Parts: sequence; structure tokens; C-alpha cells
Amino acid sequence: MTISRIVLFSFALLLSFCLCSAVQVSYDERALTIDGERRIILSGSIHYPRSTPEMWPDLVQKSKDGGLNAIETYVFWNVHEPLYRQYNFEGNLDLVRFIKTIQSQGLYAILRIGPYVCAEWNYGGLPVWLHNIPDVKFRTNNKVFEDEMKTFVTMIVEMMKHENLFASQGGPIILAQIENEYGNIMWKFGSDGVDYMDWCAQLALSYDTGVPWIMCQQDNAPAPMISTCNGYYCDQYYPKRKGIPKMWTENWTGWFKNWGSQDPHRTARDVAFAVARFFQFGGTLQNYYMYHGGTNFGRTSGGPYITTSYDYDAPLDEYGNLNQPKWGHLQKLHFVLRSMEKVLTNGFQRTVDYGNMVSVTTYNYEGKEVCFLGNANQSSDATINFQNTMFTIPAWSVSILPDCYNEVYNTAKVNSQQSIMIKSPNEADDGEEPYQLQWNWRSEHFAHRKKDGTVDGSSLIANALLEQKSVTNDTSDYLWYITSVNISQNDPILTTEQITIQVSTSGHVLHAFINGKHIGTQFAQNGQYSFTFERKLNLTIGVNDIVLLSATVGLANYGPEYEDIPVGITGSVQLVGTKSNQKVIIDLSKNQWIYKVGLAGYEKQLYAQTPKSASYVWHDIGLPTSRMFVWYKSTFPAPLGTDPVVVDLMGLGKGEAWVNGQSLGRYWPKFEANEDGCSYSCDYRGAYGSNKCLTNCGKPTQRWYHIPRSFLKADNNEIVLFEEFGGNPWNVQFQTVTIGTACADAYEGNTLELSCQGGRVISDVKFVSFGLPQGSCGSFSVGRCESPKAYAYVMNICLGKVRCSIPVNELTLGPTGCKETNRLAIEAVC
Ligand SMILES: *[C@@H]1O[C@H](CO)[C@@H](O)[C@H](O)[C@H]1NC(C)=O
Ligand SMILES: *[C@@H]1O[C@H](CO)[C@@H](O)[C@H](O)[C@H]1NC(C)=O
Ligand SMILES: *[C@@H]1O[C@H](CO)[C@@H](O)[C@H](O)[C@H]1NC(C)=O
Ligand SMILES: *[C@@H]1O[C@H](CO)[C@@H](O)[C@H](O)[C@H]1NC(C)=O
Ligand SMILES: CC(=O)N[C@H]1CO[C@H](CO)[C@@H](O)[C@@H]1O
Repeated sequence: MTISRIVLFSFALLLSFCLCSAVQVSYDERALTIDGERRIILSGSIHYPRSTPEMWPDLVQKSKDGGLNAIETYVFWNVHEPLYRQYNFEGNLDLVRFIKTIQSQGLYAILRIGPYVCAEWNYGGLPVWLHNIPDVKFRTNNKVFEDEMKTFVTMIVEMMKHENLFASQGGPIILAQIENEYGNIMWKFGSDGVDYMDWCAQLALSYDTGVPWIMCQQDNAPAPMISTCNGYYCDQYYPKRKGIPKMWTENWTGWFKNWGSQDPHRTARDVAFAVARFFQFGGTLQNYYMYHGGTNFGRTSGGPYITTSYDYDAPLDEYGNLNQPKWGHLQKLHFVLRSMEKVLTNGFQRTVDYGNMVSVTTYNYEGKEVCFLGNANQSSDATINFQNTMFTIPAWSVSILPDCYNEVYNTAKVNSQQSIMIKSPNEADDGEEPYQLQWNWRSEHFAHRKKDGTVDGSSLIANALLEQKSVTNDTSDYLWYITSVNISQNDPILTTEQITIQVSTSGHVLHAFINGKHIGTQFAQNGQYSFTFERKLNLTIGVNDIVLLSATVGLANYGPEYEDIPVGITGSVQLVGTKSNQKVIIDLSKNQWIYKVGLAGYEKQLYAQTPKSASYVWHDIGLPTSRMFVWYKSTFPAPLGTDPVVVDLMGLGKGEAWVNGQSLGRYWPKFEANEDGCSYSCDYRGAYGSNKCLTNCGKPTQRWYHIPRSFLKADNNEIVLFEEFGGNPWNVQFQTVTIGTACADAYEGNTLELSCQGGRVISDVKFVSFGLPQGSCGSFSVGRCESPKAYAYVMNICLGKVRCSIPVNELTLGPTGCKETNRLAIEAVC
């Protein structure tokens, strides 16, 4: 369970919030209106539990600098109410503090209460105890579910009202959401689904918050609920009901990652294209899902098998760094769009089709005109004559002309720095290389039956195999299934040639022990979460102990009735003796099974920095490697500087890691990403899909784990690892993430900003060419023509600087003699 520790409340923050006056939020067929003015809302998703309160101000500031005017978040019921009627709003679950952080920077907030959230979040954000209440049925016309949902949603709405956080009270919240993508699964519930949707709408309205409510992916949402679009592209989406604006609540900036899958990437050019198209065709509100993805700390990742990193290839990376050029390229787009707000939201809109997927849209308002030249053809650039000027529109791009004459932005032309991030060793190590941690260790206990047949700490005995979360309520990943079988001397199974145990499980990981001996481990792979475990074994005459340990790796979060997807040993457990064609089967499924939830080391809180664990013995010699079920502990100094910190867990198998008692999440470096499907180059053109532009094939799915700076003290930080599969901690290293190489590839007429991070300066400039340079960052080369003066100019103003700004034109960089539009390419080292 992820009850985060109490973090002292920053009162300074509370005092800094503005006493803003109430505004009237409404909408019409074109846009959301704030005090009667139609607005363009550019929003980004940041989920508060996926970072820390100490990171929030910086994340919000970078969102604002990136041109957003709103932040969106879900509300995560299962972490706020981990046990029935026991609430937690502390630390990174402090929703009020998060909303006030948004407010203190003058941004709007969009609150998607759900409470179903999907979001690759454990169990879609609904509490597992809710599923264990008799007669409950999720997300349909079911009294038990609706009563609990109402209790939670009411609490959240009241909490927001109490702090005056709705716009109608002077707060930042301009929109709220009830349910979530219900339209995708409603068919499953027939008329009950319709009743439930109406009930949701009535519930939302009953709160009288003074702000509009949305229901995303819900075409038939009852008025006045506003249906909105989610997807990679929403330009061809139009609301079914008249009088509501075209709004896009989830524009997927990238994609999430599973254990065993490669790293997905969505190019800055394609995201920008999708956004520009949306605004070309009448959109006025859009939200990036995600703008900062962050980290699934503790056991919060959904799935099964969602990784601990939820980077998402978002404009801010997992650690809060600018993901460049994505952040910068979108920033420029946001500024252009916002400069045209009045005309876009009020103007008369006219689109002319030029054929071949090329179209020109003009908005016209009070004598002002803005134009979008769009080319959705994925292979051929287009040159068109528009108002007696020739314009070239690259394939799969949109050009924006705020005066219908000058192109100020094209989605395929990136003029922002590209940063190549590096992980550098802990500088607090006094230069000793490699820094060797001193490890202590102790073994985790295997649960076992005592002589009298009982099991210490068991919670339940049943003559059946029980579904895992119905026993654990998901308070732990681990559940022991323990039984025994008495084999008499003349049992026919002893006459067979070979005996195996067959366990059919719904996943996700199974360890088996017979008579105290580990006989095997198996985990789900290739998306097949149910599997049959089969191993040879020897039985002894008399009582044989059978101990099975099942582990989950995130509960399902999506799909109709996802809540009923079973985990744990739900099939059968059999001993199968084989002799030629004959089989002797002893079915243990209806045996007496003793259940024990969790592991002893968790029970003792070996990861915590409390006296409770101090009294336990840790060994400092004979460090075991490649041994399953070992706890490791070490101390380390915090890396110097301000750059984000990660721990490299290469060499470890699977388990969980903690720093100073705070969980970094599950780790599993041994699980390698698929070998296939990666490409060296990534074409931004053509519709994106989550299997396009993959990297990291054949490498550990996730090797580095984020340690937020606020988890660290200057020295004597304690790291604890629980190693479930067996691994080697000798290569564990602490590193900082910063910009290693900064490249520029900018077109004439732009101003290029080049910068390092964390106080570093540009220490070297490896390549400069102004003209027609070829290649890309890391492999630039000189083209047909270039200016001989560019190199000296760039060296002069950039070398030794934290940041520098270069006007890209012949005046500063010298004449090139090229006939085409000049470009500037730079590769600098931070
Ligand atoms: C894209 O352009 C090519 C070349 O002009 C043309 O053959 C093709 O039909 C176009 N594709 C679409 C979808 O219009
Ligand atoms: C799980 O929750 C049920 C009620 O929903 C409760 O009766 C049971 O004791 C809980 N079990 C554990 C292991 O917490
Ligand atoms: C196991 O079975 C044998 C023979 O049926 C019996 O004598 C013995 O008491 C049993 N042992 C236990 C622990 O039940
Ligand atoms: C079973 O016993 C045989 C003979 O002692 C031994 O060789 C074999 O490894 C054992 N198998 C298992 C699965 O323990
Ligand atoms: C509401 C919902 O389920 N939205 C999902 C859309 O798909 C993205 C994929 O990442 C999920 O994260 C969202 O939660």
C-alpha cells in the first residue's frame, strides 16, 4: 500500500494563493467562455501522485513557460481511500495543495474526478475493497457502487468548495469531469448503462459547482454534460449535440510502456500537426495526455505490467526535464495559437479543398484574417498558389499564417533545440570510480506449515483456490497458497515414472516450493497473463508440503468489467504421475488451503527508517548474489547539484526499491524489451500508432529509477532493495540526468535558444554550419553551401555560457550563397 509519509505542509504556499475574484464559466457552440469571452484552452495532464509536492511548482512553471494556460488531473480514489473509510491526502496525495500550486501560477485547472480513471493506474483508480463488498457491480446502475461513488465524489467536490477552488468561487477549476470514457464500454450494460450515465449526470449537476461538466468519449452524454474527444487526432471529431464546443481532452503525446516492451516515441512534428489540425478545423480546447507523465511510485502502476516509469515521451520527461525539441516546438505553436484567440473563437470559418489532402482554412473576424494551410498527405509535399503567393507545405504538416500572408509556424519545421540527455555518475563520490556501495543483507522467509499444520500469520483457510485480490484486497503483491498432501506407501502415483505439479494461474508471477525446496518460478510473458506452471517433483511417503507464492504486477485498469479479471491461482493444482500412456492424478484444488497475505520483510517494514526495523539483524559479510528473496541495504551520499537523480539497478532481477523509506516503485531490469520492432529512423509522417518509432529493443525494459530530490538528505541516505528473483547489487549506481548534447537545426528567420541544464555551461561546439547542412543531431555534415563566418559567431556567443541566443539570419551568421532557405545546425556539448 502506498501511504506516503507526512510531508510538512508549506504554509508559505498557502499564503501565496491569490484572492482572485469569481469568474463565470460557460460555453457555446464555439468555445468555453470565461466571463462571457470565448477562450482557447491549452491544457496539459500532470497527475499529482506521479511526482512530489516539491516538484509541482517547477512542473507547473515549465507548463506555463511552454505556453499552456491550464493543467488537468484525474483524482485517484484508491490511493485516497486505501482502506474503507481511511483517507489519505498527505504528501503527493495532497490534491488541494496541487490545485493551489496551479492557481498560484495563474493557470486554470481541469479536474477529472471520474472516479474511474484508467490512466495505466492500478485497478483504474477504483479501490479493490470496493470490489469485495457483496453485490457490487462497477460502473453501472448498481446501488452499492453508486452509493460509494457518490460518497467519494461528494467528498472531493466539498473539499474543493471548502477551499474555494472552483472558478465560480474565485478558484482555478474551470471544468470538471464525471466518469471517464464510459462511451467505450457502455454497450456492455444495456439499459443499465444508460441509467447509470443519467445518474452520473444528475449527481454532477446536484453539486451546483458553477462550472460545466464534461464526459469524455460520451457522444450521447445527457445535456448539459459536454462530450469530448480522446485520441491521437481529433480534427475530424465533431460533437453530436448542437450548441457544445469541439473539445479534446486527451491528445496522446506518446505512449506508456509495459514490462517487456520497447520505448515508444511520438515525434514533436506529429504532435504539433495533430494540434494544428484540431485548431484548423474549429477546435478550441485541447489537453495533452500527458504533459508530464512521471513515475508510478510504490504499487500504483496498473496493467498488468505497466512499468514504474510513466515517462510517456511527454514534453516534460519523467524527471521534470524539458523533453526537447518536443517542449520547445509545441511552445512556439501555443504562442501562435493564443495570439489568434479572438479570431479563432469568433471568426467566420471557411475551408477550401485543394485536393490531394491539401486544404486551406481561413478565419475572419472584425477585419482580421488568420489562415491554416494544411497538408494531410503523408508522402508528398504540396506547393499551392494562395492569394497569388506560392506556398510549399511539407507532407503531413500545417502552416500557420496569422495574417494570411506570412508563414510564422509550420508543424514539420522544428526550430527548437534538441537535447540528448545523459546520466552522469554521482559527483559526491570523490571521483572514485566506480563508486562501490557497502551492502548489508538479510533473507526473506519462506512461509511454511509448522508441525501442528498451522502457518504463522495466516489470514484464511478454505477448501478452495481463491482469487488473489479477493483475499488480499490488494494490500500486497504477494499471496501464499499453502497445502499438504499425505502420500501413503501404496499410493498408485508412486508407481508412475514421472511426477509433475501443474498449477494453472491467472498470473502474474508464480514461485513453487515442495517440501521446503524451491522447484521453479514462472511469470507471464508476451501479454499472456494466464499460464500453466509445470515442473517435475519427487514426493515422499507421508506428508508433503506444497507452498505456492503468487505475485501480481499491477492490476488491470481498462476494458468492460476489467474489475473482474482474476489474478492468482484460480484454475487447478494437480499432481500428475505419468507411466507410458497412463496418468495418475491427485487433484489438490479442493484441498484445505491456508492463505497468508504478504511477505515477512514487508510486515517488519525492513524498508522503513524506523526503530521497528533497526532491531533486525542485517549481515555485512557473505553478500549473496543470484539468490531469490534477499533484502539488501546500503547508504549513499546525495549527488551534488540540482539535476534529477536516478539509481541504475542494472544487475538486479525483480523487486521493489526504497530510499529513506519511500518506495521508488517496482523494479525489473532483468526483463528485456522485445528484440524486434525498433527502427533507426523515425518518419514523422503518417498516422501515429503505439508501435511506431520504437527504441530500446533487446535492452532492459527499465534500468533507471527516479529518486526525487525531496527523498534525499545530504548524506547517509538509505537504499533498501527487496530482490525477489535473484540479482547482483554490486553495480548499483546513483546518477544525475542532464543535457549531454544540445543540437540545433533551425531555419532562417528564427531565433534559436541553446541551453544546458543544472548550472552547466556549453563546454564545446562540435559542429556548426549555416547553409544547407545534412543529417541529424550526432551526425551532421556540411551541405552544398555554407557561411564561413558562422562557426566563429556561434563560438563567440555560446562557448562557456549556460545559454545563448542566436538570431538565424545572414546578417549575423554571414552570407551562404545558397539559393534555398538557409538552416543553422549546431552540435554543442554541455
Ligand atoms: C498523396 O499524394 C500523392 C502524390 O501526389 C497521391 O498519389 C496520393 O493519392 C495522395 N494521397 C492521398 C491520400 O491523397
Ligand atoms: C478485505 O476486505 C474485506 C471487506 O471488503 C474484509 O472483510 C477483509 O478482512 C479484508 N482482508 C484483508 C486481508 O485485508
Ligand atoms: C498419512 O497417512 C498415513 C496412512 O494413511 C497415516 O497413517 C498418517 O497418520 C497420515 N499422516 C498424517 C500427518 O495425517
Ligand atoms: C528427484 O530425486 C532424484 C533422485 O534422488 C533426483 O535425481 C532428482 O533431481 C529429484 N528431482 C527433483 C525435481 O527434485
Ligand atoms: C479515460 C481513459 O481511459 N483514457 C486513457 C486513454 O488512453 C490513455 C493511454 O495512455 C490512457 O492513459 C488514458 O487513461
